[in-house]
Amino acid sequence: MFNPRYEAMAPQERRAMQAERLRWSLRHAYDNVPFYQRSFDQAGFHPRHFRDLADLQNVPFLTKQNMRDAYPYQLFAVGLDQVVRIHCSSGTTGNATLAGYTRKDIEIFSEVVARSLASYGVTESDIVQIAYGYGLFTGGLGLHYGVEKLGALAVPISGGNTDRQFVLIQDLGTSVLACTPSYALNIADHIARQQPTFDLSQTKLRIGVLGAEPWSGQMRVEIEKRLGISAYDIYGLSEVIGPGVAAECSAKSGLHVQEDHFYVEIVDPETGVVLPEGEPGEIVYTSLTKEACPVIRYRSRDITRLYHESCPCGRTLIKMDKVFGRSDDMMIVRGSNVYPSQIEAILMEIEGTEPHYQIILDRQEALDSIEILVEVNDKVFSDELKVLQALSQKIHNRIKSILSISAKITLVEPQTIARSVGKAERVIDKRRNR
Ligand code: DLL
Repeated sequence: MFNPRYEAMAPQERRAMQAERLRWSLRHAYDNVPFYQRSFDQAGFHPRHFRDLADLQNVPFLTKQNMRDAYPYQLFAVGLDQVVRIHCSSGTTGNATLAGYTRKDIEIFSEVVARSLASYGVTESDIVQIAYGYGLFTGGLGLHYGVEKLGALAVPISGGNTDRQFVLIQDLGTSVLACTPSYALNIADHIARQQPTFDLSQTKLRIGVLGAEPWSGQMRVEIEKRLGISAYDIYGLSEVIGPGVAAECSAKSGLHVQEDHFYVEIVDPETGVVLPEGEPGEIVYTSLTKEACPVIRYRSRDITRLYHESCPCGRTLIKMDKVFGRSDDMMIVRGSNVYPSQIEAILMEIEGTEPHYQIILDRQEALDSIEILVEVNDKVFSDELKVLQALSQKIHNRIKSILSISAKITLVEPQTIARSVGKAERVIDKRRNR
């Protein structure tokens, strides 16, 4: 553990610390951000009413729309002279939102990333190739500062330039690759195409630090096999801080949330009512230590589950399930609710398909339709038509029986679906433009 004092803290002690930090954070937000003062006042809540963690339920939510409306600086709780950096959310689902960091915020950001890396087994001796984008996105710089904090060697290559990624893996003896899961697969594919006989086990690569988008357990198996690594999930969101909000450990079953900095609740996405531990719903974040942009009850739209469990790694931090989608990624196809990652999990288990797919949603005569483009491997593609037909029927039936949706399956040639160097675009929703 990078910081056992906080990662393995006795739960009661941690709760007391959270309550104390929360009291500070509510006051800090109320006193310094007119938005919070208005919204707390409207809800009849004053920070002095706060006694224990349960009182947080009386505090109003902060939504993504509130953050967009506050663009650029209206949610800042300190003067810009105190702010040393900004980042933006990637804006995949609307306008960007902006987050600022004081020097202390950057320190905490680096700390949570360093903790995450240590939980995957990364040490000072590792060479970490950071293939997340550097820039306004939190991935590149976030990982970079965490790697340096841990004392490992950072290779700041950023996303893209896949030829060079391969060259550096070999030349520098890269042992850890940090990028999105879709880019990791893209790199593996690229290497297999460039040098079909190249044996990745000859390189020093051993760990993948993968996140920023949902990826199924089946995708993990595929990436681990193709790159010869052990792949770990890293989760985070720029509104809350960036990568490092939660991370897997050696148990690879659930992610530990850095609860001494972020207080988490699960609410019903429809009603906003707090759900009991273990129930799936939308995860809501409250920052406990952030100075520049405190977030109080931020509705992330990410769907997951929280639970306490004694973990073999020794951390006492609460666990969250792998995030399998955002509430806005959920597709409602003729009444059935489906997440892209559920489709991914099914595709990955079918022999002959490649882990590259795209989902196209459309509306025909007032009815939703869903088409799934699935890449098949060279061997299957050159097979007879009836083999291809049998494969697409098999995919159709499997999806129908598990997810209760009737999808049109279109098998496409290898290398047809656009490859990503960052977050993959899995769903094209043509209904939005109709
Ligand atoms: O994606 C931060 C990050 C960078 C995380 C690098 C991990 C690695 P945003 O661009 O603000 O920040 O996007 C945040 O991405 O609300 C989730 O919906 C999704 N997301 C992030 N990590 C994961 C993950 C970064 N491990 C949004 N699994 C979040 C599933 C993830 N979804």
